[in-house]
Amino acid sequence: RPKLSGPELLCQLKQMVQVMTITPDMEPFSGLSWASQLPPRPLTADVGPFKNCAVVSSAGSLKSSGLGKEIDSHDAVVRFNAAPTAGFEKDVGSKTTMRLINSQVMAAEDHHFLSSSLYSSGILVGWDPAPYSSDLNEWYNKTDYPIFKQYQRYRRLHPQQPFYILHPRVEWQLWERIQDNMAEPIQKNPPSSGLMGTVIMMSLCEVVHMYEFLPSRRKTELCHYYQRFSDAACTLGAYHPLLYEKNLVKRMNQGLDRDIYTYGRVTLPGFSTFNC
Ligand code: NCC
Repeated sequence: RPKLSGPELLCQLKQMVQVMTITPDMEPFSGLSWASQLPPRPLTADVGPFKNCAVVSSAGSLKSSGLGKEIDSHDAVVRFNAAPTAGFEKDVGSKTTMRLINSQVMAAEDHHFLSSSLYSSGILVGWDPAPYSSDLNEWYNKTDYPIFKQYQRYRRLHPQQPFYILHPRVEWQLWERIQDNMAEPIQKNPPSSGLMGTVIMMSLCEVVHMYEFLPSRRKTELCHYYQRFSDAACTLGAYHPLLYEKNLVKRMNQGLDRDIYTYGRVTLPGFSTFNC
């Protein structure tokens, strides 16, 4: 199979990955009393469009980057899981338009999802590693973490905050794009939050800048900019096919290689800005 060019890969993403969130009309949710807690309209109908967007990875290499001002200058900023801004503004900025959180963060005791102020501003988007190609019924009874129980609790505590749940189809449509463009078989686990957040923003923004997804000259084994814990697997991947995700993003980058090296910055075009 011939190796696709950057623009060809971008077209594949645009045509084959449809950003969808769960709405109350979808089965099995339509038959459940709490479905009215779900946003009535999909994320892409409610949010954006934005001009410039920043996707901020949680990588340790953001430390001492001084990128905070640049990141905050975007119209929308996406962060992940438990990544804080307080105390790290100089390097990561302070604006949070959207936070993508995995179901582990929503459900594991030590994250204090229901009470921590980390999660109480901006738009929340939760996701859970669903079984491959499962339908919503199968997933509902077999989530990795009890995401729906936590969702209902959170909604009762924060009824005004927008909170979407990603349709698991997005995970696997994206996974298939990665697998299809790699020579060897990759692990059958969903892509990382970082790549999913990027594709969400490509459907809402004209330009997407990703920070420290492809490591800059500050590359480090430090896992997160906000924790003293080192493991190279954070950057290269273990559970997630992260190395392959990064290979794909490198091929799609429309910015200079120099900008990756200096700023850890990748530039991707929004889906609305190109035709296939
Ligand atoms: O670490 P995590 O990711 O929250 O990071 C968010 C995204 O930033 C990119 N990243 C992070 C660190 C690094 N050194 N290099 C990077 O490129 C990745 O794109 C990553 O997705 C996740 O994807 O949801 C993940 O979540 C953590 C963990 O669940 C949360 O941080 C909550 O504590 C996972 N770690 C573990 O399960 C131990 C991680 O594998 C993936």
